[in-house]
Amino acid sequence: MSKSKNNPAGSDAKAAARNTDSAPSQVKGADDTASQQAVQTQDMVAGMPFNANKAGEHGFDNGLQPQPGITVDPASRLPTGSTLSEENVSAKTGTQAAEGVNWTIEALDRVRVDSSGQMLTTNQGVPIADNQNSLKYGVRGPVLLEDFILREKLTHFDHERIPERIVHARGSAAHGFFECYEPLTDITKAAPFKEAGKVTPVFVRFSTVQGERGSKDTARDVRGFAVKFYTDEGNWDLVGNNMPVFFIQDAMKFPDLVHAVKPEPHNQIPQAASAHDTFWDFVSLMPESTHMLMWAMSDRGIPRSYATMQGFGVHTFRMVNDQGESVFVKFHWNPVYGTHSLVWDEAVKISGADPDFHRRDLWERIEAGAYPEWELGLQVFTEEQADQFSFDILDATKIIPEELVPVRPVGRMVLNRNPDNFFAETEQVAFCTAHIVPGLDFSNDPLLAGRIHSYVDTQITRLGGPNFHEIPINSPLAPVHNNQRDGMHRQAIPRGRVSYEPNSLAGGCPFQAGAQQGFVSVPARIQAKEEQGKVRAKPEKFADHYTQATLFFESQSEVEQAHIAAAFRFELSKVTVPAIRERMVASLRNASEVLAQQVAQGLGMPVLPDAMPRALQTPTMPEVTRSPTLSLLARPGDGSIKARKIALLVADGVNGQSAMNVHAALFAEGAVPRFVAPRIGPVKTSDGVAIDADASLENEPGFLFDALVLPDGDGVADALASDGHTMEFIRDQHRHCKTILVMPASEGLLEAAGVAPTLPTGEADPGIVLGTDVDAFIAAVGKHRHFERETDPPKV
Ligand code: HDE
Repeated sequence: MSKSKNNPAGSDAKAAARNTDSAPSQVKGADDTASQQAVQTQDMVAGMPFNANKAGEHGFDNGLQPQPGITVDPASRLPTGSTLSEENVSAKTGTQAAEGVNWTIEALDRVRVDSSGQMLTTNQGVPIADNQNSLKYGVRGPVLLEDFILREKLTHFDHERIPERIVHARGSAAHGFFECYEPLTDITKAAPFKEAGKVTPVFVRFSTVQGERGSKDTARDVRGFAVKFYTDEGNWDLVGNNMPVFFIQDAMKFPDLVHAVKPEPHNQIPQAASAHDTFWDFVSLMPESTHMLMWAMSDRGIPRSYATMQGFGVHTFRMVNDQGESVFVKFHWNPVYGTHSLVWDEAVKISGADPDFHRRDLWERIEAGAYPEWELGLQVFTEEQADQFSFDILDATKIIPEELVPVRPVGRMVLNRNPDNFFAETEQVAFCTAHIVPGLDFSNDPLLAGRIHSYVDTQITRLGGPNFHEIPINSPLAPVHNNQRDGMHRQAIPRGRVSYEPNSLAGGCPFQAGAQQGFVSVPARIQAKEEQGKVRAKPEKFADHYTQATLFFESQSEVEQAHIAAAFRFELSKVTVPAIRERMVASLRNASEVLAQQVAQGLGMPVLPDAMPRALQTPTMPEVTRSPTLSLLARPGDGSIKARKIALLVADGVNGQSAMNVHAALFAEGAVPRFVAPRIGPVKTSDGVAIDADASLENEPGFLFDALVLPDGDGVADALASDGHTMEFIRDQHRHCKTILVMPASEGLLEAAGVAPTLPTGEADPGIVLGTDVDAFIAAVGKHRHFERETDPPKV
């Protein structure tokens, strides 16, 4: 190093390296970090004399095999940093940037707050001495504007609400994991399916569609079933529903559908219900909705719980393997607890007594360790197979019958942790159909295409800007590095001065991943044909509006068909314009004459209207005319009574020991038994065994329980009968086809409620267990309901 008098310690190089606005023609080194940074930057940039990838950016074949970006390794951390003062650390700035790390991702621990043992502070971390009083000029004097503590608190409160989701506003969510059964590498390179036993964290949100954020859970509605997989290669959102088809075929109609079903604009009535004029006006003019209407009017529209409903990806997607070969795929979630629903009368009553019925159920199951679980199944098929089907696989109003393409189980999903905070997690989670990972791809379903646009767009408004991916629940576990910058609420603090690509000033980083590691769209070549110019039209097979509506109806059990007819009857009876009812019945005639007849009868329509003219004159020949797996009864679950709520009615005079024994037996099976008495608190038992009722006939009505036990003991029946709620309790249990254990002392209660222990046929009712056989009771509860008892209208 030169120590000459004119240039002590290379001061020219040092001074030049400290300038931010110009530099000499040659970069000279000196013994300080600024000069070293200048030298290393010059060397790194010179290592990239031109963009060697440029030529490969042209032509179709090159487009299929993009190359990784060109990079040059820096000699040290110096040339890629923002600042030399990075070494000065403090409690707030933290330490230097860790190489290649982005701290805005990572597990939620980063932002979880535990205030136990901590002082109250302002948002600036200033300890608050008094949280009871605003600052005043004297105890009776005016409040002072300088009270920054009060103003910060009120200002934050004033802005607590964010816009609710336009659809699916009402929802509940939980954390869990997906576990793969076996490698699916033959069909996909997607990270969750790479190895047997591979576990991927998930966050799942269930929702209703129509209602607002505070609306009831048990509305007749489609349920959202949205799964966010935090995979090793980025987030994948499978944003599905509990029904495998949809009302419309093209995204162009979605705003119309939603406007029709939401509360009517003039009076904002009804909340969370499709039973009104505008919905039925719209769908009766849109015959492609008929198949979905069948599903929505079936018991699928009123699930017993989120844990007992199926989920579906709805659209056809693609899976892609390492060789770039792709197949089509449909996603199915099948609940281990079986598919169970409510009955309509029950759903209506629950919505009054417990509007949080499904939210509570999900929460309680997880807290109790009865973790909701589903098996993921795939229907995998090729483009050639798809071409042969009588329906179009791009049409979201069609299923692929399981008889045609079987469902292959590939893994399981378990929800085992409730969120710590509803707003931070459940409300702020942002699902998006555009979130897919290498190994997956879209089909050309025109409804899906609209969704790929819509979800990001809506989150920008709902979550206040383009950085919603940095909200902890949304951020991936996989590394995030790109040149996007700034925007509202930006969290990341990118190091260095480069925010573009290609670059040489950051050694070419972050560089494009190339075909081997990065996401590459399936080329999905389309053979050029004369008619394939730009056009607004649907494929011909989309015009078949009724074949699968018929398939669904014909595949239901008798009781399910009766429920579908009753649901159409109920909903259409709420329509105030008879012409709309008639139009709907005219359309139903094309799906099922039997159903149309039943609905017309229920609407006081003595003569059936003419069948609606069909868009497709000659109906398609379907491959399958009955598909038994479409019935809810096809998936009864394992017959266990885990997580079922069972009421044990008790009152003064009850035989305490006998009630306790039943309680213990039910609890041992994983059920949730509860002592329900006229009032909460201790009950005077006949044998002195202490029973403390934690629910009352008044605060927990009968329809909230899956089954009922009527007790033994002298005088207990009289004590219960003196409260009119008991009769309603028994009648609702009976009307909703639930299991009732009637111990000897309570037989009179059945009679007093007007309930017979026999079926309408005169045979014994399998859901009414007379005596003390708790095992028989448990087995009958495991069947969920005893529809043999049901009549329309109900006898009791
Ligand atoms: Fe959605 N949908 N959707 N949707 N959707 C939204 O995104 C949209 C469709 C579904 O728990 C919105 O974050 C369009 C089908 C679920 O947060 C919005 C179209 C299916 C959820 C949106 C559809 C769904 C949403 C509103 C027609 C079943 C809740 C708030 C092209 C496969 C996710 C939001 C959650 C939410 C748009 C059709 C399922 C506005 C434009 C079909 C489960 O972006």
